[in-house]
Amino acid sequence: MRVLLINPFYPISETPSPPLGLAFLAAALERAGVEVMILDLVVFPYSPDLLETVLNDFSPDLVGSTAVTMTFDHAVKVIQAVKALDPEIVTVMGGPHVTFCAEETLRAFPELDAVVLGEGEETVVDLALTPKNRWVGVQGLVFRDGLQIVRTTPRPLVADLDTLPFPARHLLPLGRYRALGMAISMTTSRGCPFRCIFCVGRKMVGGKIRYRNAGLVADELAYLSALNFTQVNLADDLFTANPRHCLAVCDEIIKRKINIKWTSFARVDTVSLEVLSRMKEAGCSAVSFGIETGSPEILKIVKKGITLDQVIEAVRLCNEVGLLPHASFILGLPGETPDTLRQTLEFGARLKDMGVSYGFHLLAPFPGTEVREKAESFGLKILSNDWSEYHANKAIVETPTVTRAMLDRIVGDWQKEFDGLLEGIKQVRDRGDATEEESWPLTNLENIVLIYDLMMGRVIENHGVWTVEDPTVRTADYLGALVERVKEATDRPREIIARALEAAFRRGDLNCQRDGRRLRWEWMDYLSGPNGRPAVIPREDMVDRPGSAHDR
Ligand code: B12
Ligand code: SF4
Repeated sequence: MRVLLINPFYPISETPSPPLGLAFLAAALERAGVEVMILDLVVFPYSPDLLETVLNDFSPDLVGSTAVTMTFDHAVKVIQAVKALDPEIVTVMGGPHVTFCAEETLRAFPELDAVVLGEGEETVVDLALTPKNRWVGVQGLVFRDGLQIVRTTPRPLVADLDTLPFPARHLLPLGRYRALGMAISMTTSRGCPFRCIFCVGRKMVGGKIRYRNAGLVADELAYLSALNFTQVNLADDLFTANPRHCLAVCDEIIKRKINIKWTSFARVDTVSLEVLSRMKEAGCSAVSFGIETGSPEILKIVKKGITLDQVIEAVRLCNEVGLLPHASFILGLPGETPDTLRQTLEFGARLKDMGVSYGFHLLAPFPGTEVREKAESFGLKILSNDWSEYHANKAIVETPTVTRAMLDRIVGDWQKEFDGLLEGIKQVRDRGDATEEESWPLTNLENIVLIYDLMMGRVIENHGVWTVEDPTVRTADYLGALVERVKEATDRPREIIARALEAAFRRGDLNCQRDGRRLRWEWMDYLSGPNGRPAVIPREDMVDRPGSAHDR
């Protein structure tokens, strides 16, 4: 049995991290003896040819795609293409979008055979190992049976997270994420006891928090540190929910002297001086708080359960221990009026004065959220059911007194302010008056955008292969020639290309294979860590790899 898992495309502006859910599924499948491959279309450009090559080479019996609401359209297109290429392949979707609209998704897309609800590790294994005519016995599934759509009995959540194998990261193209400077994510717990009306987190992973053993968490973090990622994102819904767990994890990291920077999500009412200072000591650099609004009334309507005083106190504590507080707001929540928008903007400005970095999202009423299910009674008008618009950067709701245009204007102004900031840095840098640290936000962004465009345009693959005159010259000396070739192919500024490629080469993210006079530059797609092993990748990209022709 072979299973292909797909991560559908979403843009680099959403700061993607390697698809952790798929890595958990892949690990469970591998443990059950299933052969697995992951095709990550966030960092590899999708094309029908690529899909066909993968299907031909790997011959999967089952193809499963993940999706959040904004990536659903892409996921469906790939599933449709799979079915068109081979109708015998079983097609499945899972994740926080389809979990809450399984029947309607299956009705709308006949190319899809089944939807896995909620946590998928156990269900996907059962599904892969059970013949189609016995799927009715697989818990946590909605599937097509002729003209019928059948929902099986619910599957209980995984009771003990420590029984799950570590995510199969050796199957992920981690090298590409590292080259892009993205954080890698891991979890120390699942679940959230709160009931915010715009969130499906609790419905996906339950209201009772399940914790992983702190020793195992530290093992996994040490593994990520060995992979040379600069930053880890603890993707727990609420890392700080229980101070005992939080302190146990931090103590283990400190005891083992694991040296890596990490960030986490938190609520302002779950942090204390003791917890934050231990987090800082254990390598935490920033904490993200969902503040949502500057209006005390809206905080109540959305059942957030925090007060603005608690926000100020949490920020003060972060400042005291030297952690960067990040605050995220959602505009367009039920009860929003011009006055509450003003309160939010003023509160954001007040936080900024206290050293907080903050950002706005616009409400996207995802399937499964209370805010969508009771939109009418909340006085909320949902303006679009086009899932590709559910990226939270564009207004798709209105309240009786707040229009789409008002919401878009605020986010537009905020974006302009941010762009202005970057433009300011650019001017100072161009005059030669900025230190490296001062220009870092801009240079870092330029590097990311360039590397991403090179990856998605297959520029290195298409222009990084040539025959050299003198095979004894060091590889590093041919880097200049690569810069020129990329310059010619992309017409981007030479200094940006040189800076980005030199840094990538130094870090080992860009590699050069040499076979006599033949040079072939490539991104270091797959990393093998302490427990890693080579991954299965499309043959097209596989010629001569994996190798180690670094001669620096
Ligand atoms: C950490 C996190 C992030 C991180 C990292 C995201 C990443 N891609 O790794 C950051 C901050 C970057 C982020 C960004 C965004 N996020 Co986010 N994020 C989360 C959070 C807190 C945890 C996700 C996670 O890693 N869980 C752990 C893994 C193991 O779980 P999982 O991915 O859900 O996978 C399991 C199951 O879903 C299932 N499964 C998933 N896929 C498949 C596929 C198959 C075939 C099968 C069988 C099963 C299956 O099995 C997996 C194993 O159990 C969740 C909340 C939550 N609990 O779901 C929100 C959440 C997923 N994010 C959400 C959103 C909206 C976003 C953004 C769109 C933000 C925005 N612009 O508004 C972006 C989009 C990024 C993207 N495309 O994923 C929403 C999604 C809701 C929706 N319906 O779309 C959630 C649910 C929070 C919420 N608001 O309710 N996010
Ligand atoms: S927004 Fe945060 S606190 Fe609220 S339910 Fe979701 S995960 Fe829990």
